[in-house]
Amino acid sequence: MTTAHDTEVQPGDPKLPTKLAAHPSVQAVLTRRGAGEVASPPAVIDAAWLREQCLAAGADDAAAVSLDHADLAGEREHVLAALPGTRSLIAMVFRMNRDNCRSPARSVANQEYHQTDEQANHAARNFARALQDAGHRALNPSVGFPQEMDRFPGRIWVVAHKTVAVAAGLGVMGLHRNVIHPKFGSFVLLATVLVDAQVSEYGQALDYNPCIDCKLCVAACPVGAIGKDGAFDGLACATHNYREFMSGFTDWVQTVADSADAADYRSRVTDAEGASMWQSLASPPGYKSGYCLAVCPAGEDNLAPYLDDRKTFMNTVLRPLQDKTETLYVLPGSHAQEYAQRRFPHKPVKEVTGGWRPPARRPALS
Ligand code: B12
Ligand code: SF4
Repeated sequence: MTTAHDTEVQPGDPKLPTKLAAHPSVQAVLTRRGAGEVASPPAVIDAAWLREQCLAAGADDAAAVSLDHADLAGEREHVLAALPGTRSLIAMVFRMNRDNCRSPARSVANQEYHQTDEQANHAARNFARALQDAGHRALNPSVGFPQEMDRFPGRIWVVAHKTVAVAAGLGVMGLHRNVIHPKFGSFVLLATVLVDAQVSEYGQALDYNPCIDCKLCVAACPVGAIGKDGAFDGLACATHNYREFMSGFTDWVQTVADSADAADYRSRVTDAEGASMWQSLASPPGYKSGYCLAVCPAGEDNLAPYLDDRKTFMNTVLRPLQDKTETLYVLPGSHAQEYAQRRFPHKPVKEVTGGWRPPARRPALS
């Protein structure tokens, strides 16, 4: 098995124009190469070395998958556009602290998401640096934001981390359409690193789904985005949860533009909403929900309290989120609006427009 460290040097000076060959940097490179100080990258990256690098960088789990994997057919053109010559993708998993995600105080949950996001970006970048230092081309698309907003409202993400993680065998998508890791459950964020080489061993898909089909995510979602049958209403989710991201923000700007004067604006936007929007612009933007993930008991590390006493689990994890009084954002006439008003009458429902366009006029997302 070849590693980054035991590859033989490939000698042979390139044919260079005289002026270029005389340049001090070029001479330094040729001298180092002649002295055997610059190793060629291994044709095949050792899977154990790779995993070790990922864990050292801060990942909690990692595995590689070939770009030729059948389940990555839809990602292929996007991956090759991001890094021409990509041969393998390395999926990385980062744990989040459970009770932070579960807190009805959104500032606590949002801090947890953003810190893990940042940690994952750092780790993926450091790992990509290790691959670069071993002589490879490697790239780490962002874990969350920034994304390619010039493509909005189309596919704004560079690579679909969930699709890659599942193909690499790090988990399976649960009813709530997030990847559930067999040990860490839903409390994980994902990163992907693209590299221009093959890996000696690729991850194998899990032969079971860690989702236990408890349907707590269905009960927790305030806008009915998750169907018991596995249907997912992405537009309902994005309209509420992303109220202070690119989609809700454009609607808020529209409200400002449409307001006749300050009094009119204040009749449309409460002080708390205005302050919350400021906070999302000043700090990383705040998710309004994520309850589907918060209540998920799946994963070996999380399951015991749910198995031991389901009633207490419901009362202490699900109910505080259901009981919370908070504004729900919905599109007028949507299923989400009817559902929110019927299931959560104590949560004020606010009609919003703008942001994501209705499905008929929206470009394909993947
Ligand atoms: C787009 C996106 C969203 C969209 C769509 C979610 C989705 N299911 O696709 C919205 C805004 C709804 C969203 C919300 C959240 N997201 Co998000 N999101 C992404 C993103 C950028 C791409 C997702 C993707 O690959 N979609 C395409 C395919 C693979 O997904 P799919 O489920 O098969 O396809 C569905 C969508 O297309 C959706 N859909 C249908 N109609 C519409 C309409 C609109 C407007 C949109 C946006 C989507 C959509 O329906 C399809 C079929 O079910 C990734 C980051 C990344 N670069 O990968 C994070 C990512 C998937 N999100 C993540 C998280 C954590 C969340 C939230 C919990 C955030 C929060 N704190 O509240 C919620 C959870 C909502 C949920 N139940 O899924 C994590 C998931 C981690 C995990 N364990 O799997 C990711 C991987 C980020 C990361 N790096 O860790 N997200
Ligand atoms: S993030 Fe919130 S709105 Fe979106 S599916 Fe989960 S619970 Fe529903």
